Amino acid sequence: MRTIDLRGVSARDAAALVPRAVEARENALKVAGDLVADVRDRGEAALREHAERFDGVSGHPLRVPRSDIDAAVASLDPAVRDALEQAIVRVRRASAAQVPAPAVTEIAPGARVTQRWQPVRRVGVYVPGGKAVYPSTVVMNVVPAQVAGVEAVALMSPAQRPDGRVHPTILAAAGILGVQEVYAIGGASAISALAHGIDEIGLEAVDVVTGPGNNFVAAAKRHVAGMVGIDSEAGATEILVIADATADPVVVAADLVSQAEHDEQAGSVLVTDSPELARAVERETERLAARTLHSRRVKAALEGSQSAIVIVDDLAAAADFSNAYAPEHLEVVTAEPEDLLPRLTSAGAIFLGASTPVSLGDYLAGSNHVLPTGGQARYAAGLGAHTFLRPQQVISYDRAALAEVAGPIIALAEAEALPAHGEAITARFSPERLTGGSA
Ligand code: HSO
Ligand code: ZN
Repeated sequence: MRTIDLRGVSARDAAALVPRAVEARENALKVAGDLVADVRDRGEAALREHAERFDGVSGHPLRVPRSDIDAAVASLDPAVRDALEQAIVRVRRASAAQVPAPAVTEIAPGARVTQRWQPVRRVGVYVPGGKAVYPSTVVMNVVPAQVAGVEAVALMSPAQRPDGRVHPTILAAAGILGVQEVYAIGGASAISALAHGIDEIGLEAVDVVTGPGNNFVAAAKRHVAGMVGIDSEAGATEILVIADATADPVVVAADLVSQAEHDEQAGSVLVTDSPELARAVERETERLAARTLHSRRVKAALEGSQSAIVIVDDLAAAADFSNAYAPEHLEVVTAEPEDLLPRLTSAGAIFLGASTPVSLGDYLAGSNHVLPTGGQARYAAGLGAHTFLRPQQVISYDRAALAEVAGPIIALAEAEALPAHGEAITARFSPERLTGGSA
């Protein structure tokens, strides 16, 4: 990993110093646009053609039979089943805290504005099936939707060779969560199918599409974003660790390597005020990277421009750097991690202290692991029950409360040359004064 020494240097642009890997967005948008339109226009025939072309399978059932889901649950490794069940319970509890209670505001006597949180009716979850087969991602998408009160969840994942089945651990995770509507459809085509619905296979269009995927899946989500809700576009994963001299370099290195394992384009950044720790972590990451299972991928990620060890004057400068970088995951491994919290503004999720690694959050913390990447944490939130809820205002005034504001309403309506607006008020109090229009 390269080292950037910012000691004695005043505020610099963190995002530019450690630039994220750039992906081929333009091309993906064009290709995905064509696939999305083809599925919209030709339905099942297009889905079958795309499956043959991209997944190398044909003639398979697009809707996964219930018996396949049950069989996958039955043959799941008991330790994995137990782990998934524990994860579900914890994510369910933390997600429940994301559902706000309705808030009633008495604007004046007899005048009430209530804010309630209404779930969307139907959700589509996309789960990749290629390099990354993550049953944990099924949990992280489905549980918050269920907690929000969504009526129906449809899940899609690519058909696997040779028989066109969905990956069994994905099916098992769906089955454990009670999701019975599963389709063996992958990529940009799946996103289009969810957004438009496919009559021939009895697939009804959804209201919100969530879930990670490759560039083409992300591009397809952008294409359908006008007609359905989507979660934030997931890019390569990132970890930024703020650590001081008290941190264990082996632990810090292990955490940097853990996320680099996902992708050659993953970003691993250490920001520290201790040059000794910086050197020790560099040594340890090299040692770990050399012997880990996905060594090649990890080395590529750590050597990329998106990864670095950054030395700063103090922890306040470390916090400023992190805020500007806006990482997906931020770990604070310092003597007093709570002390830094008020200074930390932009991060997908914040992991405090040496016993709170990102891997914990990926699986069992109870928090959600679908988080904004690529600096989107400056303005976006991670996935949660709120992704599937809409705040909706319910307004209720009695006659006296309306009379109280009749004058100002009529004044504003006249100022906007919309007299019928004012007459909707007048009609309730002195209908004889209605002019019947502005003629
Ligand atoms: N760290 C990934 C999520 C994940 N890790 C799934 C393991 N499985 C993005 O937050
Ligand atoms: Zn991970």
